Amino acid sequence: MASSQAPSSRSGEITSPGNRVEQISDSDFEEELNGTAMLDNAEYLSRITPPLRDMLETGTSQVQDETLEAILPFLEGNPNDFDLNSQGIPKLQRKKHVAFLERALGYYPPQFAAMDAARPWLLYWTLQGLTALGEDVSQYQERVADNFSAAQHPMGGYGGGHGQLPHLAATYAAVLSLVIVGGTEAYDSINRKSMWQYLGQMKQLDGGFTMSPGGEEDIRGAFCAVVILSLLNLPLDLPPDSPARAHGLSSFMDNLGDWVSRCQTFEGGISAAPGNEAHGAYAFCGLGCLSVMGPPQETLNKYLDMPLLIHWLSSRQCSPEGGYNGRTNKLVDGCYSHWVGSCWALVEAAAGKKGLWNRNALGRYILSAAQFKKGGLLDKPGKRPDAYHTCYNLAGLSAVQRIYIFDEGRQRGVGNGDLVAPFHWKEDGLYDGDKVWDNDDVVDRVHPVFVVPWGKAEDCRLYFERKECL
Ligand code: FPP
Ligand code: K
Ligand code: ZN
Repeated sequence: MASSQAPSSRSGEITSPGNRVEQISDSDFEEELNGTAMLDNAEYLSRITPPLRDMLETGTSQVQDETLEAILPFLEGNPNDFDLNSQGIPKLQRKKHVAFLERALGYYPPQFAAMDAARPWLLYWTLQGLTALGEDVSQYQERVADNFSAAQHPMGGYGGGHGQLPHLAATYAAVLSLVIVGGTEAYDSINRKSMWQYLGQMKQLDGGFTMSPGGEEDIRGAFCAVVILSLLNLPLDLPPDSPARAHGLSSFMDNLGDWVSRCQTFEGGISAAPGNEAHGAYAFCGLGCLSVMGPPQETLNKYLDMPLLIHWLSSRQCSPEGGYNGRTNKLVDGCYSHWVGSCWALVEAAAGKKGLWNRNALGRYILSAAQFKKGGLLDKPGKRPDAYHTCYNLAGLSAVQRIYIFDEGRQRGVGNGDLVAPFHWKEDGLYDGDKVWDNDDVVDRVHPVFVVPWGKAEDCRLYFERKECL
């Protein structure tokens, strides 16, 4: 079963899916995918009926065919010559990925200056990726606290570095990085009062948030804002000088659920802002935002058409690739292992159902096609690895391998105050069906809403619940 190069006699059927146009029902599809965990890659692929196709050839269909051609060798065989696990699937190349991320934390030559504004992100992706791989990052506490003290702006929030204007995305990445390393020095480096005032500048009358004062209003803003409000235990009252207050709002939560609701599109997915195209990255932001606002079974069901959302999310899983794309008629990409894959824990909590997605197919894509030979994870074979794709493939792998459930009980005394719903999650062990990974391939627990290591969000919140004032 564990063969490193097992050419499939039927692979021709898959590489030229255009030759086959046939109707398959949902139940056929499920039958085909069930019970395939114990098969090696080539055998698995030989069992999948290619997706339904029409005969129209377009740029989109061509690039899809080319993509499949580039990916299939990795699903059918083992071009990287990785060691295989007991299921004939490449093992998680833990050491190589750790080395890759440690290099990403290091020195950058001058031509990287253009990336300076993304420095908080680079730190976040790297630290989060390392912890998912089981590394202890407490050694970086001081360095991270120092770095972000310099990047904190007097008006509140963070920019890419000293003297840069703050931006809500950089601020989100900065706060998560500080939460990941943890410790008093990191927590105390955050000016919570100016942060609260800064967020007050983003709140809009229609309920949403901009990414910077006077900047674009989109669902990243809504998600980043509520994550920061919750982790830092900030007051939900709008600051006195918030422009939204002048227009009659009083709370950060005013009109927010309705605004997120308006981002759900006719397809069922969630877009950056009302009227735009649904995209997987924004789906996670929207579901994450609602899951901070309250228990998902309340907020998701109240503000979203759930059957339509589930249909759209399911449609993002590509066949036979197994990984996810971000939007209709686009290509599979390893980062959507998280942006779409991690939606499922939130959706299953809201729907009260399990098994809505194919964990093994995604796990197979990540391990077989998204690991770079020399370390780091990537979008798809042929691309270069980077910290972003490494972080989010690993977060997706955690969603695949572990069961995260919403628990009515509070966690470890956290939960006096507002926005406590995300502190009700519990890990209910590893997925225990047939699976394509071994225990050695399992990554650490990742918080399903905050996307930080287990326990770190709680430590931070608890620290700030004990503070008397801002
Ligand atoms: C399309 O890129 C990508 C987007 C429209 C969304 C990007 C947003 C994020 C990654 C999430 C940001 C989240 C936070 C919390 C700030 P593309 O057209 O290159 O990719 P595609 O073909 O896969 O759609
Ligand atoms: K992409
Ligand atoms: Zn990507």
